[in-house]
Amino acid sequence: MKEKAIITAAITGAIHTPTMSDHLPITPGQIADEAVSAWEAGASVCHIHARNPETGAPVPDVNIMKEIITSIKSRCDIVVCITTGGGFGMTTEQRVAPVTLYKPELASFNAGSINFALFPVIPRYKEWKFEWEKQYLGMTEDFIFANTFKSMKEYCAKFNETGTKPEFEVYDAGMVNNIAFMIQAGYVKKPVYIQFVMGVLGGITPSPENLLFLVDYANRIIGDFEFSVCVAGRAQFPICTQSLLIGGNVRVGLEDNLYLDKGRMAKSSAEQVAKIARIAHELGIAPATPNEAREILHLKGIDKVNF
Ligand code: KMH
Ligand code: ZN
Repeated sequence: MKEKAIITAAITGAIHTPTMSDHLPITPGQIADEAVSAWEAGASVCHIHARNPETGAPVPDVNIMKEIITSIKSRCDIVVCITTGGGFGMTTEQRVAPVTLYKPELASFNAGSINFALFPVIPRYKEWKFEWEKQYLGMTEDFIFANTFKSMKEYCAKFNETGTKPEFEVYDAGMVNNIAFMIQAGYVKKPVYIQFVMGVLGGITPSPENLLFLVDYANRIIGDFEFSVCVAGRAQFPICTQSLLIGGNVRVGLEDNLYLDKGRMAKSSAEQVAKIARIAHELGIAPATPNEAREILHLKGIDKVNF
């Protein structure tokens, strides 16, 4: 087990929609405030998506992204991890634009293509706050989240140019192999940072066996890597706890799970950060500070970002 673990807070994402929770941050101010609260609660990394402040729809708007990340950086030293997954329907160019412009220390890098499906949740909701929500979720029945080898090669080139560390999002076992290929091809250097994403329909389901398998598989074909785990839905805390027990880091936040306990909605990502920090403390693991996270992940430093 580790002595220190990185807690990432994924603040708003592009999966949940405003109807699903009154607590989902939408405006740049709300998103930045929630990231700072998560830092106060023990998060050393925040994962950031931008939304339209009026409707809450995920947007590829670099100005909104800038407003969020500059506000966070003016108030705390948390590592800002910008999404390049973006939202459904965004182009690969739109998704990577904030990395090119703002040169963050860390950004997500989706390590392959999947059917990324949210449509089964639609019948749970009778009324929608905004018109776009049902259509956005519905279109995922016919959606491939495309991350081809060509686009991944281009993303690696951009990340190398900006000195941004990729956080490889791995939704299924084959993506570990994709990362091994990119290392072998010289697109990216070891040690890599992998986020095992479990529970997205189209990807691997969350279970202790599956997490052990993914970590073992990555050990066998990559060997030198740091990992974290994020889980969509109610298995978030159990599987994140397992990650802590087997030497991994954790990601929580309203991007992945809207609940704190069974039947109790989380009022903020910070509440979830505080809960996993408590669990970590009980296991004898301290939440890494942002500077400790920078060391663990070999990041270039906050003074080298462009925002
Ligand atoms: N939304 C998660 C399932 C990204 O932003 O690039 C994974 C994620 C990907 O956070
Ligand atoms: Zn994300």
